[in-house]
Amino acid sequence: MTRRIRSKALACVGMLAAVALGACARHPQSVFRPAGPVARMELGLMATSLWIMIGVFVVVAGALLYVIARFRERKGQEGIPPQVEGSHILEVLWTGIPIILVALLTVLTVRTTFALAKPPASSQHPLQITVVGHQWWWEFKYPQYGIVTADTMHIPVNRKIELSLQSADVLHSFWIPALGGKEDTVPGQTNLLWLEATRTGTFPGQCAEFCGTSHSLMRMYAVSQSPTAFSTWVHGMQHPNSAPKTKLAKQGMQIFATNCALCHSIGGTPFTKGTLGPNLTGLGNRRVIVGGALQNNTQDIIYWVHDAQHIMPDTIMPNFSTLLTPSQLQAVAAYLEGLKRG
Ligand SMILES: [Cu+2]
Repeated sequence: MTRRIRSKALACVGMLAAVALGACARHPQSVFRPAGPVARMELGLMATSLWIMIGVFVVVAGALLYVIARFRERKGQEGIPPQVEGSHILEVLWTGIPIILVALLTVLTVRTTFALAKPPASSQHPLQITVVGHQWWWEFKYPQYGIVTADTMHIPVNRKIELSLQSADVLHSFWIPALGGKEDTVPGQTNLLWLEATRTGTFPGQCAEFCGTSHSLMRMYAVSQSPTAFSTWVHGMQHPNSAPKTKLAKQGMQIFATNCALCHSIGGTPFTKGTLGPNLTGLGNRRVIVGGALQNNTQDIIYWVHDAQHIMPDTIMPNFSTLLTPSQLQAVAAYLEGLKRG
């Protein structure tokens, strides 16, 4: 083996090892750790298809290698070897087996597709959530409870969730891998999807359809909670504690009223008209903001209000760097951080 071939072979082995080891990392946003029946059914279908294909590959590649070795040209051999064609048994086998396998895959796929398309029965008391994709954040409305929130979808564990998927602007795709596959949100149309989480936890997701400049920042989280914790969250969102508690926060509320209330609503306040931007009820209790692109802390809130276009290019949120002074930004952040659930 020449040195060049050896180094190429080493590079290939290195790359394969990197891919294999990369798969060992614990990524929470993965279809391989399903947390509910929809994701489990989809993973089951994928795994069955994959094992069938691995079987086909092993048989075909094995037969090929055997034939190459067994019938290779040997020393002293001359002329064309005897030509064999038209074996009935072989013809039937390599036509019949693929037909059976494709039929099996078709039956499994159609059965899973129908099972997933069937909405939960009303006797199962599904929780209804309207999901609206926006450039570049997710809005979650709970019509049964009169709640609107953004970025993080709270759901009770072991209860069917019926999602109505809509879009406020362009095509997006709703995807929380641990709970289920992708479903598009289409302007002017409502798509239905059901999910269920069978264990508590926080499951990350993201928009899976290219939707403009800041598509990659359009993330979301599903928080699966015990029924009691979910009821507490619902109650807290329905009766938020939105009154400013400090002088600085009061000042921030005034600034919010003149600069922000046209686009943002806050439960428990007179600010109820703004629907262009995320509803900010209970914002102080959220872990992430800005479509999951920023953490919820004073520094990031100020950074966002000051320079939104830098963080999320082309967002409809304007930069307030020239409109608000640093102390006014501090006041707005104090007001927003003080917005708590009840
Ligand atoms: Cu999107």
